[in-house]
Amino acid sequence: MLDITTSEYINSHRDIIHHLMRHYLSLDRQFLLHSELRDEFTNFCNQDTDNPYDKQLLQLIDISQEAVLSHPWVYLAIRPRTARWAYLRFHSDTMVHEEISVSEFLIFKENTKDPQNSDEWLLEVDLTPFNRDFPKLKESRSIGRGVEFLNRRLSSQLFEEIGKGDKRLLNFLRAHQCQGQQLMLNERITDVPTLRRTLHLAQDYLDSQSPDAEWNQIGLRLQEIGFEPGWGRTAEKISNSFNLLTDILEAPAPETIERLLSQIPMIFSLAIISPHGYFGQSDVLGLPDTGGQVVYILDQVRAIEKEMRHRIYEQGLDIDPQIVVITRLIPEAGNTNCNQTTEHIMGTKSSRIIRVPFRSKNGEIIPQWISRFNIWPYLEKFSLEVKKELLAELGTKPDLVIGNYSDGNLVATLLSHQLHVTQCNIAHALEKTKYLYSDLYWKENEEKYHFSSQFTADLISMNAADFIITSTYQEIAGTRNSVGQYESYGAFTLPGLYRVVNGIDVFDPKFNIVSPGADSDTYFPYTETERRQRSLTTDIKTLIYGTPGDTSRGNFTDPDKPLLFTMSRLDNIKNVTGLVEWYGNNPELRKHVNLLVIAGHIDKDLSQDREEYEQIEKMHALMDTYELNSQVRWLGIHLDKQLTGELYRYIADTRGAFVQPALFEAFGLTIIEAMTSGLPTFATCYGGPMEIIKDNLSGFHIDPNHGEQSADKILKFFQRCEENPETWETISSASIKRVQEHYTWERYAKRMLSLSCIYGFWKYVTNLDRDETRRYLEMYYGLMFKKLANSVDPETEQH
Ligand code: UDP
Ligand code: LCN
Repeated sequence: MLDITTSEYINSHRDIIHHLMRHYLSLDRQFLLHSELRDEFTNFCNQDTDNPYDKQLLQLIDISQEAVLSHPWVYLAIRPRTARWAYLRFHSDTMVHEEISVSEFLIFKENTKDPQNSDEWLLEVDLTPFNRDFPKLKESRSIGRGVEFLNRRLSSQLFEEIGKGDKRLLNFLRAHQCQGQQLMLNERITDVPTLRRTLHLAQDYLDSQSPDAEWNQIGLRLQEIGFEPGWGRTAEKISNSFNLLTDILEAPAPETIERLLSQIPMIFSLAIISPHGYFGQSDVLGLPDTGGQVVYILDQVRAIEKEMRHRIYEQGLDIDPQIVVITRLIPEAGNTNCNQTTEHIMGTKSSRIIRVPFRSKNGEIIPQWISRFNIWPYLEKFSLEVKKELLAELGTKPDLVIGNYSDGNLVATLLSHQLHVTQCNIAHALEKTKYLYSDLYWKENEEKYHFSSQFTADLISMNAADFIITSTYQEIAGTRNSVGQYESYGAFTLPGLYRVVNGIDVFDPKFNIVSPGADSDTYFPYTETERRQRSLTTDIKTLIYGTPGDTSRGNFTDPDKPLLFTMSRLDNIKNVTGLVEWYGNNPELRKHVNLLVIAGHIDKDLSQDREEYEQIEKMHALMDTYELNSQVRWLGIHLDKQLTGELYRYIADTRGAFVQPALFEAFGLTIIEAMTSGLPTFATCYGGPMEIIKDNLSGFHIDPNHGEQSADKILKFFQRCEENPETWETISSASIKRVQEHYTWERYAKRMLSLSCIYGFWKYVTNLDRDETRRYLEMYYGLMFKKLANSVDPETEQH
C-alpha cells in the first residue's frame, strides 16, 4: 500500500507528475530502472525551465524501483520503505492514476515485453494464503532478527492455553536421545506436576552436593527420580539448568527459554550440503564456481565443531559431534582431491568431506566438472544417494541439514523432507540480482544460464527452510534505495512460465543475520610481527616481481610504488577487467601505484568456463591496449591459504590497498580478509561490502558503474597518504577493528548453534512445520521444477 504522504502528494501534483511521465514515455523505452528514472528526472528538470526541480517529486522517483512504459501508460513499482511495495499506473492522456495490484503490474510487464504471447491466466505463485496465520515481523528494522521475535511471540502464546505449553515442553524434554542413550528425562516423569515436584527434590539434593561434583558422582540419585544426563557437567551447572526450567514453568520469559534451549543437547550431528564447484581443501580456490563458499564452509565446520564439543562437554556428555560436508565427486578432478570419496577436514577432530557423484539418467557417473548453471538435472538422484550415504555414515539421520547456494539448498530441502530434520539455508549469493532482467528475459538466457530452474529451486527451498542464515541485512531486504537479494523473490515474472506475486516474505521470522568471519589463524594484522610468516616472503617477492612466465604477465619497472591489489575468480560479475580498464585510463593513478591482479589463468585454453575464458581474452586485450605490462602484474595462479594470508600483509607493508570492484558482491570474504590484515579496502557499493565497510572510516565504497570516479577516489587516497602517512594508518587500524568487532567465526558458531536449537524447539512444540506450505511446494517441485530441470541439456558446452 502507498503511504499517505506519497498518496497526497500524487493527488495534489498531478500536472507535474504527468508531465514527467510524458517525458519518460518520450524516451521510447519499455523499461526503466531506478538509476535511469533518477538520471532522466535530472534531465527533465534541466531541459525545460517550466519543470521546476521539485524535492517531493524527486522523493517519489527515489522510491520508484522500476517503470514499465507502453503508450499511454506508465506503470511504476514503488518501494516507499525498505521491503514495502506498492504499484501505480498513470495514464498520460487522461492524467488519471491509480494504485494497482502486483499481479496487474506483472501482467503489464509481460505484455509490454511480448504482446503476442501474453497470457493473463499464466500460473501465479502466491504463498500469501499459506502464511496468513503465521507470526510476522512488522518493522523493517527487525528483519533478520527472527529468532528473538519468535521467542517473544511464541513463549507467551505457548503457555496461554493452561497446561498445554507445559505438556509440550515436557514431551520435548523426554524426546531427547543420542546414540540410543536417553537424555534429559526418563519415563519416571510422566506429567508436569511430577516434573515440578521432582525439580524441587533434585534441587534439594544438589544443594547438599559439592558444586563441582560430576554426573558420575551425583547422577545415580538424579536418575532414580527421573533425570538423565544432558543438564550440565557439574552439580552447579545442573542446578542452574533446573532453575531455568523451574522459572519457565512458573512464567515463561523469552530470554529464559532462549538460555535453556541454548544449553540443551540437541545437535550432535549435522550435514552440510554444497554440491557444485570443486569442494576441496587445497588447489581449488579461484577455479570456476569455487571461491568464498568453500572457504566459508570449511571455516564454519572448524568453528562449529569446536563449539559443539564445548557445549557437549558442558552438558556433561561424552559424545563425539559429527559434521559431514557433502559435495560432488568429480572423477576428472585435475590436480585437486575432488575425485576422492572421503577426506578428513584439517583443523577438526572428526569432521569430514564425503563426495557423491552426479549420475546420468541411466546411472553412469558423470566424470567432468559441470558449471553451476547446468547441474539441475542431477540433483534429485544425487539427493537420494546422499541420503543413503548419510544414514550409513552417521548410523542415524542428522540433527540438522544445512544447504548452501541454490543447488545445496534444494538438496537440503529434499533431504529434510524425507528425513524430517530441521533445515537451514545459506544462499551465499542468489543469482537473480546479479544479472540485469534475469527474470524478464529468462527465455533469451535459458541456454546459457537456466535461470528458470534456478529461480524455481530457490523459491522452493527458501519457503521450505525452517530458518535462513544471511551474512548481512541487505542480503535479505537491501537498503533504503536498493532491493535485497531475498526481497527480489517477492514479486517477479518469468513470462510464459509463471508469475510470482508473493514468492517470499522477508518479514518472516525464519530470517537471521549471522555474519561469517575471516580465519584468524591465517588472516591477522600485518602489525602482529611475531606471528608473521617471514619464510614466505621470498616466494611472495618472486610472485610479484619475478620474471613473467606461463602463469604471469607484466613486470613492474618501478617496484617501489605501493601495490594496489585485487584477487578473485575471473567471473564477469567480479569486474576485474573493469578495474584494469579504470587503472589503464588514469595516468595519475598509474604514476602512484602498481596494480597486482590474481585471477583466472593467463592461458585461456586452461579454462573450462565460458565466462572465465571471455574474461581472460579481455584481460589480454586491455593489457595490450593500455600498454600495462610495466605497471600491472597479472598472476593466473591459485594461492594456498597461508600464502594468501601473508600476501595481504606484505601488501600492507608496501602501504598498498585492496580493491574489490565487483558489479555486485553478495558478501565478499576477500574484503574482510584484506581488512583484518590492515589493508585499506575499496569495495563495491553493491551488495554486502556496503554494510561491511563504513565509507571513509573503515575503508571506501566505490561504484563499479562509475569507473572514472572510483579510480579517482583511489588516487586521492594515495595522494593524501603521500602528504600525510597517518591517513593510511588511520584507515588501516579502523579496518582491523571493524572486522574484529563484527566478523568472527567464534561469534558465528555460538549463534548458529543457538538458532538451530531454538528453531528445533519451536518446530517441535508449535506448527512451525507449515504442512500446507510443504504440500504446495511439493506440487510445485513435481510439476514445475522437475520439468525444467530435465530440459537442461547436460551436454551444454562450457565455451
Ligand atoms: N581466493 C583465493 N585465491 C583466488 C581467489 C580467491 O584464495 O585466486 C579465496 C579468497 O581468499 C576468499 C575466497 O577465495 O577466501 C573468495 O571469497 P569471496 O567471498 O570474496 O568471493 P566468491 O568467490 O565467493 O564470490
Ligand atoms: C559467495 C559469494 O559470491 C560471496 O560474496 C560470499 O562472500 C561467499 O559466497 C561466502 O558466503
